[in-house]
Amino acid sequence: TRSGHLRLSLALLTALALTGTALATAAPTPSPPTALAVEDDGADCPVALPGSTPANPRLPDPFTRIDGSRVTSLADWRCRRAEIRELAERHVYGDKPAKPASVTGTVSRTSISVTATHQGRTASFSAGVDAPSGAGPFPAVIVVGGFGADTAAIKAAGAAVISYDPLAVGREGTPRSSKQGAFYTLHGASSPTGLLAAWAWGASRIIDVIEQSGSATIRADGIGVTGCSRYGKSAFAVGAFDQRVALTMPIESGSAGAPAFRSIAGESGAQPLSSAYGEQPWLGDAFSAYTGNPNALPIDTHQVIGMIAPRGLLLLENPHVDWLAARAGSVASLAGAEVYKALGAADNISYWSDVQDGTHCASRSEWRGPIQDNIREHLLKSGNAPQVFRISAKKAGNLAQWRDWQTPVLTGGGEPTSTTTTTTTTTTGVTTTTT
Ligand code: MCU
Repeated sequence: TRSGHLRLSLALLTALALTGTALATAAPTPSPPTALAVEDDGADCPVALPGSTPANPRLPDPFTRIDGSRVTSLADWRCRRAEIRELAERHVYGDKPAKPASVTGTVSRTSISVTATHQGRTASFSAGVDAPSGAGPFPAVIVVGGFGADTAAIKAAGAAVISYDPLAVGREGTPRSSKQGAFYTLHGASSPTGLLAAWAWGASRIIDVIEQSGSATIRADGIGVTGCSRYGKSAFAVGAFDQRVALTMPIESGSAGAPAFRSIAGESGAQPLSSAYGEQPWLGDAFSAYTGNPNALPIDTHQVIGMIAPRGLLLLENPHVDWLAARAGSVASLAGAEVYKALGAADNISYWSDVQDGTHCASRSEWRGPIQDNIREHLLKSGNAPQVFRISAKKAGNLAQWRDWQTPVLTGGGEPTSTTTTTTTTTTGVTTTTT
């Protein structure tokens, strides 16, 4: 317990959390490194997808397997996650294929080139590099798209910026029947895979090249990703589909990003699912079956958050623009945080929508601290980012309305790590601590 803070009972804390007002939690113990050396560690798991699943108006239970049994141990999570990944590919994003037979390229202090070959077809793209001064190797944050990310804060924290223009990998403005860009050159213009999965595939190939190059500039074990708006949707998918990504920071991602599909459907002013599906081929073609009926989806985005767990995740949202679906974003984040809890990594997910400036993708001083704290913890592996949940009262979802499952205590985790939780309500200014 920290001095100067009130001690409150868990019941009162829960009540505070349920008010939906801003709250923040912090854990003082550094987490172990959570990124993996492989893109998909569940690739060998047997997954039998169901023919159909009953409609569910609530967020599906992340801990119940396709066969109806429940995850009980930490070791179970690896293959349960693989099920979620398969469901996300089949119903939401389309397939993100594994690394192709050949990926080559170079890494310099200014750029990364990638050439990928699959079944005789070859495509290339590149990304910019902007490293802090001094000697590397540096961790790096892949910044998807050219706006809305605080690149100065990233560099000042000690990480390089990799500028990734995903439009060379998957173009916008094409009909679904003739998609274009490096991904579709390899996998076919009529591939049902949407742009978000294609862009995620491209980011993974950049990481392949960094890994293979043994780069003196960039460390493959310190990779983060961020981006705003449609590129926030992209950052979310990049982090979900590559377990080598140690830190994911989607900004104002809106519909087809972090916000829960079921919750978007009832959120006034939020970008409708039909619009997110139709505006650009971001989502996979199969999502067309759900735009008017998200309750039929066997998963929701809280489980995509669960795919990122236990790795670093900082969700940044804007409650002032209704279109951005920040209430549904808070719902997904609160539910996704339950997966982090079950994995013993509650402090690795943070959420911040309590911002002043309503401008979409504005430069925000509020986020500089949390972004840098997370880079230090998850990419530089020095220091410990306090977990923060600051949900704007303007767009605060209520998790209790959205779930009918409880979070399991998973066995096999060893001694539970002692965690101190600090909860802050910005509306009252009261700071409380419980252990
Ligand atoms: C929030 O991301 C998108 C949004 O989904 C679109 O409807 C709108 O056109 O563009 C946003 C965006 O990418 O803004 C830069």
